[in-house]
Amino acid sequence: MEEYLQSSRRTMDLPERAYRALLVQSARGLIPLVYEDIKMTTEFEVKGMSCENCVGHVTKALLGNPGVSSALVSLEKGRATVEYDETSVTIQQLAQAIQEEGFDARPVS
Ligand SMILES: [Cu+2]
Repeated sequence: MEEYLQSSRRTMDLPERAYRALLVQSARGLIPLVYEDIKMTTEFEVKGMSCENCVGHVTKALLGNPGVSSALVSLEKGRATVEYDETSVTIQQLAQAIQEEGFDARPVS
């Protein structure tokens, strides 16, 4: 382990996937040790939900998109928090999935 003089977390943007690599300095230069996917989190304001059935429809619609790893929908707050891989699905596609269920949705910045 003597050769690992320094390590740093770096974000690498590749055409195919975005991921973070833990790079370690070895005698041969920087080498990647661990890769992790970067998950994006976006919160949407969802209007028109009136009961738990609505919450179920929105949740299911969001989880039906590729790259979505979690969807947390709050009836009380009128919000949906979505965790996803931004190389698989866009914010617009997520909003559209909610809209197709009959609800107004817009990302909260
Ligand atoms: Cu409902």
